[in-house]
Amino acid sequence: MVRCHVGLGANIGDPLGQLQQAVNALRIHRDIAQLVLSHLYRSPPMGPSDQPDYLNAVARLDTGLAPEALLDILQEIEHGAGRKRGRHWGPRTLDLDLLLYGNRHIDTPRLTVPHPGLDKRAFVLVPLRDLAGADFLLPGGQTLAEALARCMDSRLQPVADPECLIAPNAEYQQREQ
Ligand code: A4P
Ligand code: MG
Repeated sequence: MVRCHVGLGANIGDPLGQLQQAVNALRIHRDIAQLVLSHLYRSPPMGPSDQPDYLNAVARLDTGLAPEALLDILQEIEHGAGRKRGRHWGPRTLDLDLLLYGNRHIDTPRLTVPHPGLDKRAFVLVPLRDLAGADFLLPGGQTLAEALARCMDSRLQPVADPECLIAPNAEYQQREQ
């Protein structure tokens, strides 16, 4: 089993509902175990400013899946949420980024891990700190606390406890069974 961290983001449609469905889909997947969630945060958009604020969170999970097999699952879940590939950094119903796959460095045409920009984004670092603690060592060698000191964005707002993301969505679970 490899411990992985996945970034979740959404800013159009029903962002909370889409994040809930994504969390449930990961939670019930047979090859994914021990899913734990950060708090949920509202953050102003990075990139084009003519789009709504985002809801962001990070999930920690254990899996025996190879990195690209895990990416396949993340992309299927994005697709299920109606994700269309549009403008770079543009609005999206659901974005699932593989932030960390253990301590592996991966660079293939489909996958770059650690996710580029991981250590510069408060909307990733703050929820990651919820799960891993401020002393967690990022792959570049700096701690989460050091990375946050460089990029802290005070506009990141906690909006809810993780339980609100875990609420089961019966319709979705029935479809999966
Ligand atoms: N890909 C490569 N590495 C990875 C990885 N580690 N995880 C490839 C996931 N995918 C990875 O992704 C394009 C391709 O990246 C995929 O086909 C996959 O093979 P995408 O999700 O279609 O493109 P994107 O999301 O528009 O681009 P990018 O660069 O991934 O954007 P980010 O970094 O995901 O940023 N503002 C706030 N406040 N909160 C946000 O969550 N998110 C974004 C998107 C912009 N602004 C935001 C937020
Ligand atoms: Mg992405």
